[in-house]
Amino acid sequence: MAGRVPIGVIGCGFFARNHMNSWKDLAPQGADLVAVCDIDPGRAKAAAEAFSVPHWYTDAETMFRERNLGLVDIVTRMDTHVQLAEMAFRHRLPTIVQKPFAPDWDACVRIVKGAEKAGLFLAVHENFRFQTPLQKVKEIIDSGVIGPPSWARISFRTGYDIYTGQPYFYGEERFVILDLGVHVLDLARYFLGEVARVSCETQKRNPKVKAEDTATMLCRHMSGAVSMVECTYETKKLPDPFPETLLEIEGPRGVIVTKPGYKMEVTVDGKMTASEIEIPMLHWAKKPWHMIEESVFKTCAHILSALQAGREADTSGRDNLKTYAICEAAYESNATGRAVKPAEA
Ligand code: NAD
Ligand code: 89Y
Repeated sequence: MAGRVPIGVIGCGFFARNHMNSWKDLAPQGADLVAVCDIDPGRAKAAAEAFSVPHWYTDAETMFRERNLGLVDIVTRMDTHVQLAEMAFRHRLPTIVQKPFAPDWDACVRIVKGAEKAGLFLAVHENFRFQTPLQKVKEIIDSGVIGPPSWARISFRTGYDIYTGQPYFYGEERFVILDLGVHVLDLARYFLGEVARVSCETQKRNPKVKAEDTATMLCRHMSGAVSMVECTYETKKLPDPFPETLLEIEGPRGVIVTKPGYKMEVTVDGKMTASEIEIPMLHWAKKPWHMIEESVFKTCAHILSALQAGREADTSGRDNLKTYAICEAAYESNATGRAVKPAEA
């Protein structure tokens, strides 16, 4: 599919403005944001006005019937993803679903199989891989200078107030592994390859939340590499590195380390080089979210170009199942006290 792509966004809440800004900025690449939808009419109308979108809806089915969309971008919370994705498939629409893919494994598999049965494009908006600092790390790994990675620590630890923007976190039945674990475990796969087994200990350290807000995971990768993968919203450290994922990746010839403030140190064959990573500041971005906001733009750009070229996105539904399977295995490990092999669909 080449040329212009008429896009409808479903969900006009906290995070959707990043998608809408991205689609507007991707107009030169063929994105036409033609409709937005939210069950809350005030939010749908406000989004249409703020982003000069010609049509707004409170019902996705009506939007699908009335607009000749070429892509639907689902930016609602996970509990609505099965219903909205299946509705999109019935209308034969290429579909993007925000992370986390769905509330559980069976629901994720159902969405992926639904898209495959219908022969439709399906991508998950997994944006951490597209963050500028992490893409630099990937480039260095792929250049081979440190050799094949054999050990890593991948760490997202913050005490930044995320609850004001995302108050639904208080009531989640499964919290940090589905919210942040999906990102950091996806990075573990991205940098070190597929995971053979995972062990996990969760903690609920904030008395106001219902489920786990801290997860400490240990992955054995198929390659033999080992990674420590951590995420928490309960680290009270200043300066708070939010929203940086900090890494140490070791190979036989050297180490890549990222440090707070978008700093990187790369040691190769006994020589260390330090650098600062410049994060582009998009015209609509605000610190400290600018790095995440830029990654949303890059994720949308990647998915759009994959659709236009008729190929799968790197973060296809099928690919994201592999990340989600590790999340499920982490929950099972925490419950059973054993290392767990991720499921295959
Ligand atoms: P939110 O609750 O602020 O917004 C969701 C919106 O969807 C609400 O306005 C709600 O009215 C609307 N909605 C619900 N059901 C609907 C339906 N059937 N049809 C149309 N609209 C419907 O949530 P949010 O914080 O914007 O999060 C949305 C998604 O984005 C979540 O899956 C979240 O995990 C994800 N997210 C991703 C990142 C990231 O970096 N990738 C960051 C934040 C949030
Ligand atoms: O929900 C989280 C995510 O996916 O990325 C950042 C976030 O919004 C808060 O940590």
